Formats: sequence, C-alpha cells, structure tokens
Amino acid sequence: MKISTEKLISIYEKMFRIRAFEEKVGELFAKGKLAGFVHCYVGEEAVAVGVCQNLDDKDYITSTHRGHGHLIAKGGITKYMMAELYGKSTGYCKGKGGSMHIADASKGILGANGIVGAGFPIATGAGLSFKYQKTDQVAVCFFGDGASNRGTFHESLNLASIWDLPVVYVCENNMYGEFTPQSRHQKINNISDRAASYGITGVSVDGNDIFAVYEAASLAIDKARKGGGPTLLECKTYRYRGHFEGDPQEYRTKEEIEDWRRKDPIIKLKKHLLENKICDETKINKLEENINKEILEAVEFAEESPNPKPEEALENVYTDIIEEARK
Ligand SMILES: Cc1ncc(C[n+]2csc(CCOP(=O)(O)OP(=O)(O)O)c2C)c(N)n1
Ligand SMILES: [Mg+2]
Repeated sequence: MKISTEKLISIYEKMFRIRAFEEKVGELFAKGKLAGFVHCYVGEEAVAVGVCQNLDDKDYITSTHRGHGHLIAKGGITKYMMAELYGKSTGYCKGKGGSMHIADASKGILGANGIVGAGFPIATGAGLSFKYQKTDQVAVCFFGDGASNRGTFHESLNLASIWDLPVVYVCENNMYGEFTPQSRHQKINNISDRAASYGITGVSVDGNDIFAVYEAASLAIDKARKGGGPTLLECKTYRYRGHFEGDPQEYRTKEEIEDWRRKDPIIKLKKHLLENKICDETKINKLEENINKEILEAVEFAEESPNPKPEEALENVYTDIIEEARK
C-alpha cells in the first residue's frame, strides 16, 4: 500500500511526539512532579499512529490505562495532557482525572480508562449509535492482551458481529498483562484466532512495523465504514518501560528488552525515510527539535498553571465536561 510522503512524515512526527511526551513523563514522574499513576506507551507508538492515521475527528476511539499514545495519535493536545498529569486546572479534566481519564470529545476521544476491558462496551455502543443513525463513522477500541481475557471482550465482539457494527478492535499485544507473560495467561499465541468464534475477520500483524499496521488498519476501517462489520486486529508489540512508572521489572530480562529495542518502530521508520530519500536528516532534526520544544513548553504550561480550587471539587466530574467540549 502506497503512503504519500506528506502522510509518512506526519506519521513520523506523531510517533516521535508520543515518544518525547512519554520519555518526559517518565522523567517527571521520577522527580515526583506528577499526581497519580502513569503507564507509558514507549515502544508501541506504531500501533496508535498506524491505526489513527486512518481516522477522522468524527470517528471515535476508546483508550486504556496506557492511553497517552492513543490520545496524541488521535490529535490530543500535549499541553492539556501534561497539565492533567500535573493535576492542574488547565488540564483536559481540569486536573481531576489524571492520566487514566483523559478525554476530548471534540476529537472523538471517548477517553482513557483505568478499568481494564471497559473500552469494549463503550466502543461497541458507539458503533451501535453510528449504525442506528446511519452515519459512516467508525469506532476503534484499543485494548491489551490481558484485556482480551475479560468477559466484556466476548460480549462486545459477539454483539458487534451479530449486528455488523462499524467497530475495529485493536489488540496491542505487548506480551504481558501487568507482570504476567502472555503464555501464562492464555493458551493461544495469536489473539486474532478468537475472531473465528464470532465469525469475523481476525488479523495479526507486526505492531512495530508501521506499514503493516497502517495497511491492516486501513482495510479494517474501510470495511467497517462501508457496512462490512467489525474486525479483530492484533498488533504484536512491546513496552520498553515498566508496566507502570516505578515498576522494578523483576519478571523480565534486560536481554529481552534489548532484543525488542532492536526492533524499535521509530528507528525503523526513520531509516526508511532517510534511505528512500523521503526526508533528509536536516528536515528530520528540525521536526524532532520542534517536538522537543513543544513538550518543554507543555511542561512549562503545566508547571505555571493553577491547581483546581477546592470549592470546584464536584464540578466537571461527569457529563458536563463532555457537553462543554461539544459546544
Ligand atoms: C477490571 C480490572 N482488573 C484489573 C485491573 C488491574 N490492571 C491494571 S493494568 C492490568 C493489565 C492489563 O494488561 P493488558 O490488557 O495486556 O494491557 P497493558 O498494560 O499490557 O498495556 C491489570 C490487570 C484493572 N485496572 N481493571
Ligand atoms: Mg499487555
């Protein structure tokens, strides 16, 4: 599948933005600057970007506890995300949600979610509403290998298949559910095999290969948009950082991490851009410099923003924040 030069550069930019945001988040967390728990997405960037690059603002996504990458890939603004992680009133949830509740209805981001597997029924419901209203929108549900063992997975895929809903279920198989390797939490290797029991298409791709993810997502999203029903797309990938920031990582070896670092999706794409003369070194350096600057500005914005006022503690904790975004 041919991807235009402009699109490839935009893909690289988004992947690099996720990486830069997450590396900074890791650094800030270690300094005690951030409120609450954070789960970083470093290493998995090709999945969020390869999928979301096929979506418009009017399409919806549901995210996970490891959600920063999905939000950035779908157009989330880093300074509002950073302010949210700082618990500041200028953040996406006015500082009351933190990493696992960031949503932006204006961009079709239905939210990160601290409850593993909770995105399935939400995305399926979005798909049902699109079908009911006869729109051509698509919902994408991101979830992990661990989440594929939840009951919500079965119930949602079954309903989406029987009703031919425009939903693409994107499994980010990073080989671990928390500290448990995939081989100890399920008997199968390919999670996409589970699609057979719902009578839908199941595909597994190398989640560190942006071209493979982009192409598989493009086919699945196109099919859903045209009324062809749901797909289960499994992207095999790996997280370089711990399950959460501060995880001592005693359940895996340094060699395993190093092995996966050699398959880094960002380095691979950069090599492709340079070798095929799609972009020269100067242009890439400039692009990276601008993003690093954007992230530093996001930190500055968050640091300088005020804390929410105690008397506002009960405001914007439910639907009013979504209604406000829709205005
Ligand atoms: C319903 C529920 N059960 C358990 C947890 C605790 N928990 C948080 S993340 C996680 C593992 C999720 O693994 P996976 O779906 O593979 O996502 P990953 O962290 O690998 O991205 C668990 C069990 C939770 N948040 N929600
Ligand atoms: Mg996992």
